[in-house]
Amino acid sequence: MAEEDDIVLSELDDEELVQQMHDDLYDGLKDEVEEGVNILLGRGWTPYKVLTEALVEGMRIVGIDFRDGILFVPEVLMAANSMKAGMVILRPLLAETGAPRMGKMVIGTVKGDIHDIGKNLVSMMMEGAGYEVIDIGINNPVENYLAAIEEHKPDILGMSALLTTTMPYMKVVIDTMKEKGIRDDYIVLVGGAPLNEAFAESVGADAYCRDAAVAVETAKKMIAERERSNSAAMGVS
Ligand code: B12
Repeated sequence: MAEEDDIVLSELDDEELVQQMHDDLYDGLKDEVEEGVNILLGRGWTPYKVLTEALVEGMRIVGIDFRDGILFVPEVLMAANSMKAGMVILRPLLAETGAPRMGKMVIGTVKGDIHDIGKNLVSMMMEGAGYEVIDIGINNPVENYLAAIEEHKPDILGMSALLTTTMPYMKVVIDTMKEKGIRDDYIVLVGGAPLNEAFAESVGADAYCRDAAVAVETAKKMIAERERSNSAAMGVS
């Protein structure tokens, strides 16, 4: 720890500092991550470059180690919190400078279910990967999902359920979307410990994601596919 204390972030060159920020993010050191963000901005880095090279890349490494069982939930939550702290500094600057848009997600836990740790983790990892996330919280009836997608026009709707008694509610939401003719306007991702791929398919979701890292990978892949088929439909090559 003494060694860690000896590092003066402002004395590192850009490359060393970014490397150190990846380590600090991994270790969930919020203050250090904030300091690193401010130093890079002070050195003239664009907010987008800080986001992608220092934060998103750091979080990508966290995501891989989480997926591989090297990091566990508490560590990932600490890392995600540090990431969020860095994002708080960058978000208003990014809005001003118009960084490329990754995509938007509305996410919430279904009606009757108050479990939110997994959902929060997915939200944080998605934000970490550069997506805008609107988290509508827990215990959501279908009306809440519909109101949120109507208001925010996301690319993705995410639903979480941790109880075998609440997971069937996902079908209620998807069926209502179908009735309203808006199902295909959104990519629907579902998750939660008792779910699996067969369940996701049976309720008409686009994919089941076993964890937050898979959620990010799936979101990236599906948005890219959707953009490709939209451009094909519009005759753009
Ligand atoms: C913590 C916890 C609670 C906490 C919740 C605190 C909170 N703020 O969330 C409290 C104590 C409140 C609680 C209450 C209850 N719980 Co509880 N709870 C758990 C526990 C121990 C851990 C869940 C958790 O947070 N896991 C960690 C996260 C990170 O994992 P995760 O949720 O699976 O999420 C990951 C993936 O699934 C995926 N994911 C999740 N959501 C989404 C969404 C999208 C869109 C995507 C893409 C991916 C994704 O990514 C996440 C991150 O990697 C589980 C046991 C278990 N092993 O699951 C029981 C468990 C889920 N609970 C259970 C029960 C029964 C209850 C209660 C009914 C108990 C009671 N009698 O009161 C109540 C229900 C209250 C309600 N109405 O919801 C049972 C469910 C059994 C079943 N067959 O349905 C479990 C399995 C425990 C057990 N073995 O009996 N619980």
